[in-house]
Amino acid sequence: MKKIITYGTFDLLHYGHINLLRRAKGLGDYLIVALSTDDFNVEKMKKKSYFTFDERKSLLESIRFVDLVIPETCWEQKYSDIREFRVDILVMGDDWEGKFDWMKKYCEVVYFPRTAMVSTSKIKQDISSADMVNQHE
Ligand code: C2G
Repeated sequence: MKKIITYGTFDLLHYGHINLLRRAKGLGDYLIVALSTDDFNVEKMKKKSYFTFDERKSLLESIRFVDLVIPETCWEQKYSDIREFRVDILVMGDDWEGKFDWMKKYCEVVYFPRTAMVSTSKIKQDISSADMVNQHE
């Protein structure tokens, strides 16, 4: 059984996330998603995600490509995750290109091209600017 792992916040889940999860699962048989906790998000992004960890976890668990969701509580857990779950491939979007090459000693590392034109921050910006237009109509 070839096991894949990927890491992320997956807030305001969108088709860019789904594309990555689909491609990651396509590399093997079992996909683990390490989902950043609310506390780690504050440390990582210096801001809160819109959905809580439990809400984001339930969304991810409903995706047929995803086999297991575990908490991501720190940057450093990747090595122990690979060992504990006997992961074969670490997958990330290419905005992380090179950042996890140090893991190549322990597993294969694959960076997939990000899906263009969609991101959680763009969704938030588009909605807030649409609201502004509506308020002035
Ligand atoms: N992604 C993508 N295309 C997009 C948006 C995101 O392929 N349009 C990918 C990202 O490259 C990442 C995954 O979807 O691999 C999750 O994206 P985020 O939730 O933004 O994750 P991030 O904040 O990058 O956290 O330890 C690593 C971090 O937890 C990654």
